[in-house]
Amino acid sequence: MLTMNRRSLLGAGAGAAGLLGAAAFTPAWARGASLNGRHIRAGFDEVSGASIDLTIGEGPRVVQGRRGHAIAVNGSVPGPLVRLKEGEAVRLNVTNTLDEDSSIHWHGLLLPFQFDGVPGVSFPGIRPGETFTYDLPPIRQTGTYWWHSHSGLQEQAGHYGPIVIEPAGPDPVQADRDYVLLLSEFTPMHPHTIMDKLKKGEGYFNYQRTTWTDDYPLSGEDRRMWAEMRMMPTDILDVTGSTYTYLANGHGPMEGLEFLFNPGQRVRIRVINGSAMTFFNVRIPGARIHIVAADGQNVRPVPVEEFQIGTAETYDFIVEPTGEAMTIVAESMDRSGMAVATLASRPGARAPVPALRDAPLLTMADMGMSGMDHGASGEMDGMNHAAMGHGPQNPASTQQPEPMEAMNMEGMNMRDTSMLPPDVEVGPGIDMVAMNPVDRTGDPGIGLDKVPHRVLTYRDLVALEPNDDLRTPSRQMEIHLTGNMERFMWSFDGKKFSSVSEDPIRFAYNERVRVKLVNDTMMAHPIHLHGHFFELVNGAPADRQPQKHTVIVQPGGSASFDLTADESGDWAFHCHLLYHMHAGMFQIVTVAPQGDAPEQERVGEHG
Ligand SMILES: [Cu+2]
Repeated sequence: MLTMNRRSLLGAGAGAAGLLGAAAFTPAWARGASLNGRHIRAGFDEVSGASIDLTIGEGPRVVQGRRGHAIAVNGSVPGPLVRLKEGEAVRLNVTNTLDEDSSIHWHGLLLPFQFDGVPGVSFPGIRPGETFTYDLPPIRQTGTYWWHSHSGLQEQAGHYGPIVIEPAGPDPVQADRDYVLLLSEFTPMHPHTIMDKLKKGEGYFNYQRTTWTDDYPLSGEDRRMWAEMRMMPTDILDVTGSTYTYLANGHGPMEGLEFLFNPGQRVRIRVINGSAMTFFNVRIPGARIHIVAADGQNVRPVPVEEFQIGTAETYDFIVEPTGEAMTIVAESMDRSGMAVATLASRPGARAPVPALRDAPLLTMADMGMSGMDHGASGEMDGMNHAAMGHGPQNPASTQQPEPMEAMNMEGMNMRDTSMLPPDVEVGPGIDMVAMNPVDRTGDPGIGLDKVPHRVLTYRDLVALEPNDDLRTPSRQMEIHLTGNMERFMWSFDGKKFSSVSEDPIRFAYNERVRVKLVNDTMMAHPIHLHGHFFELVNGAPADRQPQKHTVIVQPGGSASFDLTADESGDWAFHCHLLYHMHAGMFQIVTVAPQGDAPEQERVGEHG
């Protein structure tokens, strides 16, 4: 069994060389058949055509010597790559051989709500032994997406896979090679056990507790201050590498996933974060990469050397690898482990794998105290509390790179619920209120503000093609992301979702709304709206705001998007961290069916 410690080094060529090159052809066994106790295979086949059969099964699984029980689709984890084509209809026949209900949600796809695949919201779910047919009309989009179970915690157990939609015409992104890199996690622990442990003790999986180590740049006073707040500056991810093995297309870091290239070739990598709970920092040491798509939508190419990908997001990038091999590193945001793949000029070629970097610490900005910083002095002592929460915010300074310095907490009330709008339910579900939440779309993400190279931020994203709805939003809506970390309670506006007490978020058909998400917690949340794309308000011109289906809202900060509610029906809206969703950070969005509201003309819409 392999555990990767901080600063541990995976040597070049460690493990079996070239176990399963993604370029190599693997036989398509078990397609449409149940597993019958056979071992689940790592890596995926591809399915395409007008009618596609998928079978949900279960069986034993081994990753780097760790054994577990897993759910697989068509016999593998991840399940097969579903390759679709723009303009073509498809029938997806999904058979459930589990002894419990299951489902498939097509993440990022525009489709009739009854085929969105969320039990209790848009369909009843798929009973044991039954087949549900998702009858999708001609596909209206292109790009990189994924699919996963929306039943219970099945996604954690392996029930997910990639989707690629080919454009009907020429692809504006030209590449010689085209690969999918699906990032996820493996744990032998049952997902319900993880949920129980999270409920029992906050920080259960945090083996980087400051109280356990001595090498964090924190004074005794810092530590006391964090303890008084009952928070930990290392509380970056709820579940960590102490439990998870991070996977690249189902392969552990020692299992040698490789993507072949010939020198001089442009390689497209479609990165999908199909994990349950992990944000990854992706980089290729020694290479500059060009981000060409976000959440399936083409963007103007952005040259970067690293980017953070939240759970459920997708990014496509182009790289021209040099030398014999280059390593693709996907380090978990808390740096407790990594997924690894190799760009190899010949099978088995390897480049060095860098050590895990030092674990990051949360900052003032992550506590919702942006703009309360103290300039370059690094001194928090004697700060002027009267100045807090006032004065103009410079968006460029929303990053607070210094770790939380010792400070006098007197006069600061991080639980001042009077700052919340009246529709937020105040109760035990809220243990923090961001005192001064500012727009943090200019932040590269936790731990990446000090790296010595260029990192992507949301503000770099500019849509490649102009958007078609340029109306000014007629309404603004504010939604607070709320939680009580200690009790692992998560909610929107302080209201934990339960199907019996549903009070959906309502939009009129074709309404244009600006939605501001305010994060009153110290964790980053990837918020996903089903069935739609929204335009991120990131400073790009209105017609070039990037379209996304998932937005990370940084801790203690905010993010806004403009939404045209033009897909009728009931849609899920939730945090894509699986256990946050399960704990209640979930809501239903209802778009009134077409005809209920007068249609307004859409600027620039043709046909
Ligand atoms: Cu969350």
